[in-house]
Amino acid sequence: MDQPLTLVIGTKRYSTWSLRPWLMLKAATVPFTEVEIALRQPDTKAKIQEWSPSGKVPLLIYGSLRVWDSLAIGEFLDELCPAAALWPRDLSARATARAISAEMHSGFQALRSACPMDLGLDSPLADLSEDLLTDIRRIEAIWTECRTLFGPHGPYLFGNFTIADAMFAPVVTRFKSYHLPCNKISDDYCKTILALPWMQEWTNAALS
Ligand SMILES: N[C@@H](CCC(=O)N[C@@H](CS)C(=O)NCC(=O)O)C(=O)O
Repeated sequence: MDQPLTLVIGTKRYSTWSLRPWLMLKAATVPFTEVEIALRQPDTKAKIQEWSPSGKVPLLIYGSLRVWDSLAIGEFLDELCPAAALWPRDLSARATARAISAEMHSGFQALRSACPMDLGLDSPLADLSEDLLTDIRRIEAIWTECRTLFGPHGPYLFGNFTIADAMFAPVVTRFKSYHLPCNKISDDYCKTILALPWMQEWTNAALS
């Protein structure tokens, strides 16, 4: 790695998409500078556009290269830092990790709209719609299957921390904030993610 890395992110308390690549960079153990742009402000769009061609955060800058979109940033970091094994090394595990990360990236609309990330929130959700329960059950099935099939050698979905864990980390915060129901394997996995020092670092900064 011969160029400095800068990650442009949104408000840490709310920006799920920013948290994901930030965790990936921490997992890659590479130094980086962060630029935080306040979301939900009158000038948010203009400020993001000064940096990001997509008009959205996150954006990773590596020398003159700009990479936007959380999953594309993960793919780039995996190639830039192969020793970090940001994707699992095993073929089946890697294919599954990519599949669940893509599913997270493009799905779970009911969860996203009913339970937006707010790291300062601790408020049980009284009314769980059928669509939300469907999302919760699917997430629980993903976590249970990965932990059972691929995770026994470590506490994360595929044993070691991977891009898939970063993709699901904001979901874990929603399970906590809204007290969403889940089975023991999923609950243990949530506790593992919440205890991760990088998660605590991000949360403390978000709430400070
Ligand atoms: N698919 C994108 C989604 C990025 C996204 O929607 N970012 C939000 C913040 S979390 C954003 O930049 N919104 C622009 C705005 O608030 O004006 C990704 O994976 O990075």
